[in-house]
Amino acid sequence: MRSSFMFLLLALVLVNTVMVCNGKKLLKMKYYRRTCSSVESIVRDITWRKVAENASFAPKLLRLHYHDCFVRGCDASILLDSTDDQNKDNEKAAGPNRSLSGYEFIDEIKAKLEEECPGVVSCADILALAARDAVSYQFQRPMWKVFTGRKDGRVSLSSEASANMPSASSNLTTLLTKFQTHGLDMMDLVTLSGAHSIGTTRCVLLSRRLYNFTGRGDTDPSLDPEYAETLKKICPIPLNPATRVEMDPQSSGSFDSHYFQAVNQHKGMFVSDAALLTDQQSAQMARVLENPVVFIARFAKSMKKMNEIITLAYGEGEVRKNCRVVN
Ligand code: HEM
Ligand SMILES: *[C@@H]1O[C@H](CO)[C@@H](O)[C@H](O)[C@H]1NC(C)=O
Ligand SMILES: *[C@@H]1O[C@H](CO)[C@@H](O)[C@H](O)[C@H]1NC(C)=O
Ligand SMILES: *[C@@H]1O[C@H](CO)[C@@H](O)[C@H](O)[C@H]1NC(C)=O
Ligand SMILES: CC(=O)N[C@H]1CO[C@H](CO)[C@@H](O)[C@@H]1O
Repeated sequence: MRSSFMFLLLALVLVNTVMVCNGKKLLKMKYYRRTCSSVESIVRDITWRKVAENASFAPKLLRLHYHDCFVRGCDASILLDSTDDQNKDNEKAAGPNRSLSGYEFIDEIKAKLEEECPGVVSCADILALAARDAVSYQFQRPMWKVFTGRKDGRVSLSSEASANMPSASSNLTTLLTKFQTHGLDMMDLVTLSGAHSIGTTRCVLLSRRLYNFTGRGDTDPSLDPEYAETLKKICPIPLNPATRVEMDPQSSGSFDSHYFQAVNQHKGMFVSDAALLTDQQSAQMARVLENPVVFIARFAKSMKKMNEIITLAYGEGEVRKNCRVVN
């Protein structure tokens, strides 16, 4: 009984490993060279134009890509709308996705690519490229490598999003466990948290830390007291749901290592940001990543790992015609 159980477990682990390898092995540089050679420039041109119009597209797309990759791998499952029969209770409907956006923008790129080379480029690849290009606009050069050849999944479940996405109140153990599920290590966790160098959040997500941390009307003692007062002025009670707060104080429009200076000065936005200082190893990494050159190089490495989280096996998945619905 016991040995057959062990055998089954081993078999499952092996099958799983082979699946991951197979799906991942498909990815390569310029996968569409023969089938849609202009895909990279089309995505870049549209994305750069969009980010030039409104810089808030960059953090939106980066976050959308991260949420996609953390649930069923980077398979564009996050883009599926719920329909009556399929994917009714989907990732979009999950709590952690409540403030995700940028879907129309992916539709716009997809429409252009369907004109150029119909049925060829997956929505998962579009999202991976667009997220990279959005962040890269500031630098006018690609900031990390994106291999292509991802396929789009057919399944999207809110339960999986809730289970997989760490929350703003997660401690370091939980964060690391969730990252490790996807083959990402402590260095990747600390580095990728640097994505919070750009973008904004909402006061509701801070109210506990600011006003009622342990339920006694207190403020999170790990937050710099002066900065806590500044945040209380931006987010007075009653909370205004429309107020946005910079994630990286005074630098949230620029992708840079300033996030780590903020974290190290106890000005990390969420408990999950502050958590990076609760462990010796991660705290040491956060200090090293204050260096702009180190941060940019490390971020490129960890992003490539993240955008290659693939769970679909060889031959599984499809290239969606419309990123919001399965074919
Ligand atoms: C370490 C675990 C993480 C947690 C707990 C976390 C949590 C959050 C939360 C709660 C928000 C605010 C959302 C809102 O205001 O509604 C946010 C924003 C953001 N996150 Fe994360 N995140 C994590 C990791 C990442 C990673 C790995 C990336 C990308 C590589 C990322 C990119 C972003 C960006 C760019 C924003 C700003 C979005 C905007 O301005 O529209 N996050 N994150
Ligand atoms: C950019 O987009 C955001 C969110 O859609 C909007 O609130 C903001 O006003 C826009 N900014 C500009 C400069 O158009
Ligand atoms: C971290 O959070 C998890 C889940 O909330 C909890 O079970 C665990 O005890 C916490 N770990 C530490 C070290 O606080
Ligand atoms: C603070 O938290 C406690 C315990 O969770 C709750 O009973 C109380 O209503 C909260 N106070 C405010 C002002 O939200
Ligand atoms: C963009 C999106 O689909 N957001 C959904 C997030 O979840 C809430 C409910 O929890 C939905 O009402 C939103 O439409």
